[in-house]
Amino acid sequence: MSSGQLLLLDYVACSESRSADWHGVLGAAKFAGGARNGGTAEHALQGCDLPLAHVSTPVLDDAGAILEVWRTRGRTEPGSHGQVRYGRGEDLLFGSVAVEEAERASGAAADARTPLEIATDRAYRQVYATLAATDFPHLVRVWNYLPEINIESHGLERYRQFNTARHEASLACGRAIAGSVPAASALGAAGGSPLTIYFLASRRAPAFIENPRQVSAYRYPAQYGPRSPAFSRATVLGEGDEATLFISGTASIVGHQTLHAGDPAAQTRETLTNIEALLAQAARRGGMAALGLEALKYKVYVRDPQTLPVIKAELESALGPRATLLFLEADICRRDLAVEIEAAGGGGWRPAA
Ligand code: 3EB
Repeated sequence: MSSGQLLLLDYVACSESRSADWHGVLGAAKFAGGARNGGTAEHALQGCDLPLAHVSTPVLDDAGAILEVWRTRGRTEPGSHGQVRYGRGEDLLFGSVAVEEAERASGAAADARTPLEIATDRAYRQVYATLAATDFPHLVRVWNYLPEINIESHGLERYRQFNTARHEASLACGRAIAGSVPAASALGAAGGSPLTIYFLASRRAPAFIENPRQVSAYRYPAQYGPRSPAFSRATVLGEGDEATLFISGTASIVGHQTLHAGDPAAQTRETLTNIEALLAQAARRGGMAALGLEALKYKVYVRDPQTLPVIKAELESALGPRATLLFLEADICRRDLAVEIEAAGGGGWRPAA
């Protein structure tokens, strides 16, 4: 693998995936095509044993289904543990798990938890069990997709139910709920789809990065829910030229408050300011070379597809025409957020000139 990079990310159209380079692939996530392109697509990972997370948040911009492909150097091998499917290399493991929510039995329920809390608990316990069984102890990056994320049921918004169960399962498994917690994203998904989680884990601990402009999510006050979201603003894996930076889902939040409600363009600019703060902090604290915005690949979650043109225009003016940007339509974990952006990058990830 060129550039000595520990980890590489590519976004590949399903329709072009047969000619892609599958050497060193750990696993992938598939994002459904937009309405006009149909939900399903043929792709090159069909029929092989590598893990593939099926994410139901649709691709915007009239693009067809897209694969997010994670590769490492050297050989990789597939496996499974419980409902978790994984691909592992020497240093890294990619895993994926999907758990259906059960109907809650009517009448007096023996289990006081909601169906989403039970599914979240099951998913996280299996993720942690997989890490223990395979000896990749460090969770570096987690993506969480849950249907109806902003809907209230059983007296609590579903995102908050998810946070409660993630917190409880992590405590029960002896895992951190603050500080040494992975970078993460948590987004909405199509109604009726299972809770879908995919993740990257490592033999070595990453560096955990917070944003000086924001209160750490794991210290959010109780107004955002009974249990704080257990994620770091970013993580850095590896050192120097090999290092990979994972930036969590980032939004127009300063301190712990949403800024620019109702103004998607201003939210996009504030989010980029937060991402620049994380790049600076990763260079100061994460032992990695200073990267610019152009060294990152971006996934942009847009709540209302009608706002795509203004969000896209802001990003293209800040990042230039060659930036790698995948736009997805998704609900975001606060109703007043119109856009959320995650990113990953490394010194060797810059697009060819
Ligand atoms: C925020 O900054 C926006 O619950 O795992 C971003 C990334 C957000 C991850 C999570 C939530 C999560 O609070 C929301």
